[in-house]
Amino acid sequence: MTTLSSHDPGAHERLDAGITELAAYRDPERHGWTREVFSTPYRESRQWTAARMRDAGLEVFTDPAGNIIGRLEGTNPSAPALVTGSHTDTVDGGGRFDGIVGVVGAIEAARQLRESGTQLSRDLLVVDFLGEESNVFGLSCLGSRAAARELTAADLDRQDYRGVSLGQAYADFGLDPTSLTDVQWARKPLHAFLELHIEQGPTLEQRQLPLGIVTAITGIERFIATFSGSADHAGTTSMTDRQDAMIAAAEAVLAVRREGCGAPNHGVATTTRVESESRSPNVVPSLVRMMSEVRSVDTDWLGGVKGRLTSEILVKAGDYGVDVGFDWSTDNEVVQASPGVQDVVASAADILGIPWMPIPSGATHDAVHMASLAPMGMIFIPSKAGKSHCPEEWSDTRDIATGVTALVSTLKALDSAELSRTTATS
Ligand code: HGY
Ligand code: MN
Ligand code: MN
Repeated sequence: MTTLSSHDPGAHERLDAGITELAAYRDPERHGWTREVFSTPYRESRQWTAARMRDAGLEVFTDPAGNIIGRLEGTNPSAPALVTGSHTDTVDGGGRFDGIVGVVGAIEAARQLRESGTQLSRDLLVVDFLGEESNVFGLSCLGSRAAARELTAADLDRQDYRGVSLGQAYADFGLDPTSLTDVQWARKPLHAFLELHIEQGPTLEQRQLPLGIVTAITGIERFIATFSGSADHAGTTSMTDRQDAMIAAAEAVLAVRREGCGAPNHGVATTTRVESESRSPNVVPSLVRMMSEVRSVDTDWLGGVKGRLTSEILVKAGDYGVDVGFDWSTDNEVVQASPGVQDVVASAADILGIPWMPIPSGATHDAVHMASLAPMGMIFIPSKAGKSHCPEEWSDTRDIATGVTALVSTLKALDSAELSRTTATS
């Protein structure tokens, strides 16, 4: 991998320390690194992030959506600001780098700009967005969604498995559910948004490249299907007389997999939960719920998924005398990265001698929602063995430092770049 002479000598140590210190905020009851939104470890880690930003010389504030923002003043504070950042919450049993690299790295980038005496013309806002990971409410990117005014009253009525609403969870966390989208920094015109993130896939490592420049971010269609059959005695009901909701769900799990495998260009499909209401092993399952998602950067194919899967699952379930109800939701549409921002990242990397490749993102990010506020770009660094959302997630400090070096140079170049505000969704 590339080792750059332009690396700030203290960067490796600071990046290592940041990743390690933040990793200490985890739920001891769960495996891996678990720091889920609204959890106690997450609440405590927000203090760490704010202190880290202040330590780097940033003016820090928390917005009504719970995002933590560190501001590095520009020579012309009235100019539309540059924004960079990511998230520090994790999935259950997650790793130490997903999102965290983009927050710790952005703070490091701001420190390097300040300590090198470089004052941008624009304010630089470094953001740790609240709750990027999909959560028990089934909604991802809470902080960036609110900043983009895409968080709705209906979203706040979503309930977790205990019946607690998202609005109540915000209130319990100390945020006012009635003012979540009153995010003033995001109401002003913004110049560009740039997010540093781990690839979470194997491509950069396989191609032996230290940098990826994201072209597009996948869309996600999610659904919960409820299979209603007939409860019967498991010992006395013949195999042909059953309306077994679990069998219909099993057929649906395979239909979801076939859909993902059949994508003509890019597509994946996953079923992450199947649960029967019945707790007894001797009752034919009558009520089963399943949670699945389908992703693609191919807008046309993704647009047809709901129709294809709904009809196939209904027909198969009908063969077993089982009814099905669907609750579909679009977590986000496919979003294109700004061609102008991609070009600025590419030329900064070329000048630095950092080899790179264009790459679509199969993971979603806060950048999806920030793309509705400003021209958006993302910089990827390699993930070891492509692993992510698991304790084995790993990125070398040297690669993180290379990503930060590219981020610093790109922010400097973006400061004076003219960017067209092309619409983000394709
Ligand atoms: O689900 C995702 O792709 C992201 O990691 N939240
Ligand atoms: Mn992430
Ligand atoms: Mn993630």
